[in-house]
Amino acid sequence: MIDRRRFLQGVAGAGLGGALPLSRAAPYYGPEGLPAGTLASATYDTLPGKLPLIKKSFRPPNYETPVHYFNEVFTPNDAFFVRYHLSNIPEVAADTWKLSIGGDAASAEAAFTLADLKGDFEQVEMAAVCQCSGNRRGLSEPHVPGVEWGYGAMGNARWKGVRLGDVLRKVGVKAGALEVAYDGADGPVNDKTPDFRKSIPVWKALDENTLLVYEMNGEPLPHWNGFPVRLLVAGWTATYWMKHLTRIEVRSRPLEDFWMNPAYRIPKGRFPIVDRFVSQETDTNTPITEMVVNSLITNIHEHSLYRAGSPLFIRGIAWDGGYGVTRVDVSTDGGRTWMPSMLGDDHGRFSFRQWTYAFRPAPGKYEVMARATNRVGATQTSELVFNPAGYHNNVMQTVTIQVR
Ligand SMILES: Nc1nc2c(c(=O)[nH]1)N[C@H]1C(S)=C(S)[C@@H](COP(=O)(O)O)O[C@H]1N2
Ligand SMILES: [Mo]
Repeated sequence: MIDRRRFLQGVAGAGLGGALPLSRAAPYYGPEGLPAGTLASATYDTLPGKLPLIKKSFRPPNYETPVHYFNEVFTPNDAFFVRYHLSNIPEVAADTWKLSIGGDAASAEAAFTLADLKGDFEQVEMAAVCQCSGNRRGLSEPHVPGVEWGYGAMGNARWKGVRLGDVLRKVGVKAGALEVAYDGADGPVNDKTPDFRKSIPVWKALDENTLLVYEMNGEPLPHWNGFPVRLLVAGWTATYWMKHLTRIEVRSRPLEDFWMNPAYRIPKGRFPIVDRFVSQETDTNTPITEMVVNSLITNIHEHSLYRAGSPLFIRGIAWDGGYGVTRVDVSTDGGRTWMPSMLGDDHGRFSFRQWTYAFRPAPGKYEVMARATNRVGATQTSELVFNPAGYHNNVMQTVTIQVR
């Protein structure tokens, strides 16, 4: 069952202005609105504590957020996407949970309870986008293997926690520290599947925007999004945002696990990436790091019909790897001409930024496109930068609508 309240909110939030849809087409919220490549498995299903989301797989749980929720700048916790590599996912009890920290490049072994984290370190709050590296993989041509995500393997939330750097400095970081590796409470159901562990460069671990978070949009983290504590690596794709964190190791040597290599790799030199992960680079590839600049049109959908003569508001969101979105241009003629949209409130450089473009269309067919640009001048592509894992898809969308 679709939750009626949320459903109606999503529709109301679409903000179609004076141009009421003439057609009785369903709002753009479901599999029927998704491009063909994402359809392999896509039905609605409800995990405990979640609204109906687009199910890609049940074991492990992979659930995508329907697009209409992105009409809100912050993604509701109960509509936030869920992604797991492994199927053994215990429910962690907050009062007995402990985070252990050590490793050959840490000065000591230490353990912290949730109360220690909240009480002994400065609490910080940050709006940040959590986006799966494989978001939009289902749109890859030719088709690539993996979870065939559409547009909703992402979300934006206000997160609360403490700086990982503050906690690591309390334990002590030795001069030879190279990477910070970590593990979560979930595990494989058989010993053929490698455990999900990840690492980041020590400079990124000590960055003031890398956090240990325990709250999301003012609530404790939902179980499916990492209760009681997850890592937030602002600007970097969500593969590094370890859920149900249990163990952190400061290392003098690179982590050589399956999920670091060969998994989560991009070809070198093909994307406009600034952040390098030097200790993990090979001659040909490198771990994925920051998100590429991107946008999503959220309130109009393919084949919709609008009324001529009244203003039509086209809305969406844009985001990047943390430089900040500086403009979003909109085309209504398939990319021949572009006009600047109006940017919404700035919730910080790691957040979704809303944008609106208003025009008064004459009758006809309109090919609506959006193109975001960030502070370092990076923008979206018109052609897919093909890579075998289907990462970093920021191809501009085209949504064709009719005005009568
Ligand atoms: N413990 C754990 N953390 C994890 C993962 C996982 O499989 N296990 N997957 C990562 C990946 S690839 C993504 S995209 C995000 C998804 O975050 P979400 O499920 O809260 O949306 O979690 C990351 N953290
Ligand atoms: Mo992911």
